[in-house]
Amino acid sequence: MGLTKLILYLTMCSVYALSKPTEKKDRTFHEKELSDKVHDDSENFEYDHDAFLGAEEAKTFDQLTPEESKERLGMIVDKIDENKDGFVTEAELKAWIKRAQKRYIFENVGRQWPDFDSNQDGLVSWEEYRNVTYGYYLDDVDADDGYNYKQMMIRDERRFKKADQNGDLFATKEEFTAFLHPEEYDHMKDIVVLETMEDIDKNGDGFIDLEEYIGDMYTADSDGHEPEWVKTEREQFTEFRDRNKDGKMDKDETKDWILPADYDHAEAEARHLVYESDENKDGKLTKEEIVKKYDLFVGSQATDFGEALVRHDEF
Ligand SMILES: *[C@@H]1O[C@H](CO)[C@@H](O)[C@H](O)[C@H]1NC(C)=O
Ligand SMILES: [Ca+2]
Ligand SMILES: [Ca+2]
Repeated sequence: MGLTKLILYLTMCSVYALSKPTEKKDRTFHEKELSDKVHDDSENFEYDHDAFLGAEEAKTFDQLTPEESKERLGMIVDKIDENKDGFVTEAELKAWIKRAQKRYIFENVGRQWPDFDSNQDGLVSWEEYRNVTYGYYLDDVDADDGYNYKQMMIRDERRFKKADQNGDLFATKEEFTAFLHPEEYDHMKDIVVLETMEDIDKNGDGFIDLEEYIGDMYTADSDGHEPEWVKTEREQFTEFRDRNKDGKMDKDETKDWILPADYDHAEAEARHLVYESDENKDGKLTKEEIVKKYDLFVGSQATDFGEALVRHDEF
């Protein structure tokens, strides 16, 4: 198995592993821009850490003791408090999270860039991207291993051309960012909607009907018993998603679902963090309130067994 093939395969495995059949698959882009972690505070606060710090910075905090974490968090709080009145408001927190979000996307693209810019000329051509991602498939087009590489490649090329705004088939870093994170760019939103619809619209009529909508999130058990959330989703579809009540979702209805215009994930996360740490309920946070909840904001996995071993190896 070639290296790029292996990487592609592992990437797809992780994508598929994320959606266990009984768990709901989420097509929306509510939270994806802030972290690739699942937001479930009953499990851990990794999503919040990524949102608050950016993924790279969050990793460096994982190496700190609780005392070190608290100290650095205190310094960060001074930066977030832009008007220096000693309180962090929801608006200041939202602005901070937006900056972390930009950093997260920038880092993510920066990490992948050297893999694709093979000749290191500061541009990623479609040919470079295609060779790196689909080189193995192109070498042996007849290889049949269950994945439809050809279909994926056609889709990638279409998205690449959309991101490549001057049409020279070379992507600048900005254009490549639009390719990898299309949900961040207005001119890419239509193609995000189109790709999503193509995935879900199994009968290919250009619409998503109720069965296709449910079928995408949930594979029926053999006993035919539907979990409660599936029933709720059926109601959601009929009452909210299918706004014009023709029994199916068109392009605009799909767009409102996966890229809702009025949903701001940085704002939602800021509200969440304030709610969780505003001890005296005055609607703003002091440094003490934030540092007290350091595990929510930055955490420290230093007590975790695996991390403890890493630390031990280092010293
Ligand atoms: C892509 O691969 C083909 C076939 O191996 C090769 O001829 C071509 O030069 C490669 N292009 C780039 C930009 O790497
Ligand atoms: Ca359909
Ligand atoms: Ca409709």
